[in-house]
Amino acid sequence: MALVNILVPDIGDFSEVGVIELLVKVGDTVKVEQSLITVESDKASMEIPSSHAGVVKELKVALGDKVSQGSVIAVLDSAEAAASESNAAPAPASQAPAASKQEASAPATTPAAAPAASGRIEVRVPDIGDFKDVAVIELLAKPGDTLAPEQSLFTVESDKASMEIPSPAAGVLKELKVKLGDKVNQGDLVAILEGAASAAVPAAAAPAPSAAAPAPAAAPAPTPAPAPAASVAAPPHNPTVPPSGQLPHASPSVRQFARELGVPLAEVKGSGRNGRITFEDVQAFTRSVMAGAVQTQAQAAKAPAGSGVGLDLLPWPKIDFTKFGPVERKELSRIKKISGANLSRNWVMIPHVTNNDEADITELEAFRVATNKENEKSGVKVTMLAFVIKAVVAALKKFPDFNASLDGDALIYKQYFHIGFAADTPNGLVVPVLKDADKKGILQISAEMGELAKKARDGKLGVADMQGGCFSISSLGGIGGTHFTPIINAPEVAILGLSKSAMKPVWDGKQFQPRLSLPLSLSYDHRVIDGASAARFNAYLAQVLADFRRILL
Ligand code: CAO
Repeated sequence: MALVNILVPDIGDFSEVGVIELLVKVGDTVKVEQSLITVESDKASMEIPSSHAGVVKELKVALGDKVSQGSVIAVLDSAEAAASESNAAPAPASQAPAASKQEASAPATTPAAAPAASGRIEVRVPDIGDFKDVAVIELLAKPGDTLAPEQSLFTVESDKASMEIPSPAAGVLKELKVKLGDKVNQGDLVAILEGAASAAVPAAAAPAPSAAAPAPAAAPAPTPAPAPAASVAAPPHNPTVPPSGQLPHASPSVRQFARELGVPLAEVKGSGRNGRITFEDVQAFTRSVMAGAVQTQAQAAKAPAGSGVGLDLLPWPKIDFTKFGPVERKELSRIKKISGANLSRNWVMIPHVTNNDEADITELEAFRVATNKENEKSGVKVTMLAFVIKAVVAALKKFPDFNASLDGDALIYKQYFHIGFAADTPNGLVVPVLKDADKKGILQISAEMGELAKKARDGKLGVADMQGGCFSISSLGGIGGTHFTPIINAPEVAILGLSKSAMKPVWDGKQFQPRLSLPLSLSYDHRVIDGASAARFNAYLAQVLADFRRILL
């Protein structure tokens, strides 16, 4: 075995390019041609392969380092190198088929442009070195767009590198002659531009080459880091799998966009071909994070903003369950992913306490049954939940802290009474909100609840149906259980859990009476509500449910 320095091979005009991904670590055994790092300029990214097989002894680059041809990437312990006694081995010709010096000095991504007298400019694929039949994977401009010189028109990709093909001049894009999935080669006519007066700078500097000799070799390089293409040889590759198996599949401009926003690309799901991450995916991810619907892994692992407390959570256990028996993998539904992120945040950020009580609903249940009989023909069924909503409104009026939300160091007291209720749907939990419950009677509440629950089950709830809640109720009464701990639906400060009512013997001072008892589980945010208030709220709720006339008081 001998130590061998692995160098950055001839990567054409790439120089001082940033290391954006480390694909191996010290101790890894690598094969010849295995990618070690990914580098990226503003227009192209490429993986740098190993020139030798061996064990990585040292990594000489870190994320963010700038490298150029000849920079040492890693030190390998290599049997092969020992055999050949070769130390500072540059990449073999097959993997770094250096463009000739002349080619290397040519602006590889500067497309050949042929301005016609009318200002019409034909844009052809420039010298892209060894790239052959490379696929168009992203369109970055459309007809009618006004383009600046060097603005990218589309992205092409081989298995080891992707690059953007820029416009050679300023102008209006008249025609894009490629579509997604097309294969292009050097010299192909890919677009027609209507050039602006001073537009065709590269073309003016270098007369329009023919399709057979498309690269304007003598033209000055307009950007510091054009394509690496000429230096990259492409071993067979399964195009459905990202090259490294870990590297998020995205074009350099999408990567740059993600970096500017601080978006962790590895957490973004790509909607493009072969799972490729597009601009829209990065935008949608950012929107979800801003709306609180999704947390980045970094956010999830951190304490609430401003708390100054790191939770320092252990990573989630990663277990190969197939070692223990057969398994089936199923993706979580969209609702489960969204509600899961919300529930986790609420559970971790809110100091929950649950106060358990019971309400004697014997008379109320008799009234409910009678009401349903009277209204049999109306099609509206009244359940206990409708009465509880009305009783909760009375309790919220009496204890306004429960109808508040924390806003930094202040409390926002709401003067409206919108009550959310958890609804079980085939796809997961949703919380539709019944608006202005204080202004509605039991029958109207029951009818609206029925409509919202149906919409929930049919997956037809709109955003407005789920917004504006002041307090939530989670009723498992139709299912079972005695008590449970509901999780507060932030930024609300309390939630009521209902379990199944049951007949219980209650001592009336002389004897036991059979009474129908409804379990009430009130979880509250202890930052806003203290235990005594919660006990009072729950006791008052029980009183109202035991004698509904109290609502009139
Ligand atoms: N005790 C005993 N029986 C009860 C009860 C209670 N507390 N609450 C309801 N019931 C009865 C109803 O009277 C009804 O009986 P009948 O079929 O004999 O008329 C039956 O249980 C079913 O009621 P329901 O569920 O259709 O109606 P609801 O108004 O009580 O609840 C809704 C509506 C949408 C909240 C409910 O269907 C639901 O989805 N519950 C699950 C909520 C949930 O998942 N919470 C957990 C959130 S945390 O993970």
